[in-house]
Amino acid sequence: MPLDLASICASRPQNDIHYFSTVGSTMTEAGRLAMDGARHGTVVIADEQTSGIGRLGRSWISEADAGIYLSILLQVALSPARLPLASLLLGLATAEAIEHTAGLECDIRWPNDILIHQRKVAGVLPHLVDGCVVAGIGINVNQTSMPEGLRTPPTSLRIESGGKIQQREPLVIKLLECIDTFCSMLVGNGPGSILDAFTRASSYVMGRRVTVDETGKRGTTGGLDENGFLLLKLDDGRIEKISSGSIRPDYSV
Ligand code: BT5
Repeated sequence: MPLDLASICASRPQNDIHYFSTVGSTMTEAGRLAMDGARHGTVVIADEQTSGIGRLGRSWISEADAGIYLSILLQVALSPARLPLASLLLGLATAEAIEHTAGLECDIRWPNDILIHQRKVAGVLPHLVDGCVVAGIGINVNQTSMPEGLRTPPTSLRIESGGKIQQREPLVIKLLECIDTFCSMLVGNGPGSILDAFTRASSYVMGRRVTVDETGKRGTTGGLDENGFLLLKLDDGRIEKISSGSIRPDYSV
């Protein structure tokens, strides 16, 4: 069933909401709106994406009517160097919205994976367009099966809870509320508040053995720097700052 847009708009009058039943990517549409100077909180949401995008040229599988595919414009004045903070903020908002509406505990893997039982249920993606953060969020909600061979085993809220999620709208509404909360935290209390919240919410930030996918380097995580980059204590004692890429648990020792 398509999203009930009227109920989302009624609960969220503060967001300008642009709805598509099918779209290439909500990121492209939201990027256009950012270029046109659309205001903070403008949302693009779709019931299906035919070319959903992930990081580093990857794609995001977006089955029709099964997930949440949303981009929102955040006018939060982050420089390119500080963009990882947006990823952390979005991860926090997504995990909290899922926990609140579906009652499922999430872990957040730096920089942008939301996991349930170590399977990826959602991903977030911040782009900077004309000084505006275009924030993408994809959540697997009612998928009953997912393709094999993805980078991290995928899952959906339905698979994890064992039952169909009857309405996606409450999750969309809670997600928008949580984005507001964490944006206010960033603007009002500064980046340190987001870094602290992320460190508390993620099992990956401190003292976790990980491998960096792109380089194969191994080490133990040692917290976040002031811009949200991950600090990795390599096995030779050096500290390396990971600015992009992906980590996964290292069970080799
Ligand atoms: C992400 O990238 O996780 C960011 C995903 C952001 C998607 C949203 S949907 C709304 C908005 N509009 C868009 O077009 N995009 C955003 P990354 O960390 O690069 O993960 C992508 C990788 O995850 C892929 O290469 C696959 O291996 C895997 N993957 C693809 N689709 C998936 C899905 N639905 N669930 C779990 N894993 C998936």
